[in-house]
Amino acid sequence: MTVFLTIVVIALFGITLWQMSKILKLSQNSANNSQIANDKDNNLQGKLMLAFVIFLYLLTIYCFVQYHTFFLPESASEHGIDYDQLMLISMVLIFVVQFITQGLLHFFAYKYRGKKENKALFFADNDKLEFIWTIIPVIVLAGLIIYGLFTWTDIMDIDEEEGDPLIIELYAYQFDWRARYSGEDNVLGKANVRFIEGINTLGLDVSDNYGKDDKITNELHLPVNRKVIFKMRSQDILHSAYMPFFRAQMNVVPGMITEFAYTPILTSEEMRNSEFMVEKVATINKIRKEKSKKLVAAGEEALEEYTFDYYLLCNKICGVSHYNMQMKIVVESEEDYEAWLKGQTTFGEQLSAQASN
Ligand SMILES: [Cu+2]
Repeated sequence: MTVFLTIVVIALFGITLWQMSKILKLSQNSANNSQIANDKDNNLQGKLMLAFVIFLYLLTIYCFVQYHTFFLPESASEHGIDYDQLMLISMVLIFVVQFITQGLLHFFAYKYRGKKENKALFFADNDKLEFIWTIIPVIVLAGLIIYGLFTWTDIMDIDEEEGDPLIIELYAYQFDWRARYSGEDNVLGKANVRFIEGINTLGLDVSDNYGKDDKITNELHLPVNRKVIFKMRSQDILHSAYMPFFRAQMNVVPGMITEFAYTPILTSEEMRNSEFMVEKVATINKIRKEKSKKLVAAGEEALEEYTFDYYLLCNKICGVSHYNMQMKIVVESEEDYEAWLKGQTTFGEQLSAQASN
């Protein structure tokens, strides 16, 4: 309390001094400090305008050169290709237009900066000009929006009948993920967080026979080139299932089931061996090696060699361990996937194992 009061007193004393200095300044002011801009002010402001836009352009170029390695590689999902195309067209268009208009705006502010002998031209309106600069953005924006809407409906259209999709539940809780495979029948058993008890950590309804063959895993394995429908459920608060390599993100909301579907087209192995990833992993391991040297010198353990894997991440800040809320995704051949799934126990088996204990 004493510390707090001392800080308040010092702060108030500081403010008093600052206010007093302001009053002093005001009282010294004479008539030569006019509020009306003169040629010197206008010159300065005009040049600053030009300098600002040049700075912006340089900053943009610097960011591209410095950070282009953070861009994602080619999409590992089918819809991601359309998504990337939409993104690219939109960004290039925005970028080119803004590059030209910002340049002109700032250049004109510099070129026509105030000069004592200059008089502004009174220009009321020009219907033709206004028509042109209204109709062009209308057409371009309408085109972009319609294109975006078509892409959106394509991506978000989840048809369970079409193409024998795999049904998997993604279950989020503070701070981890579980995947639930729907088993032989490809139907997920009913579940509700109210049924959570003992080993039934996902709250499956034990009276629902569809749930007996469900398999709960802590890794997400997906067969390549088969459509997967994710049904997402949250135990506690809002999470977000984020799979950047598959261009997929969907909020996971308590009390409801959200859905997203995609078809993986590149296996983990294929992504690992892609030119982009080989180069990226080499860079990461170079940095790790450097860090390890320091760690070892300080008597600590060296960092492990990094190998690439897909991950499902949480993209909603959901609490203290949010940063570590992730689940490995393995995209593999149909045979490898089947073999892995066979090795997982069903919910029914888990229940009987518990009963026999
Ligand atoms: Cu989360």
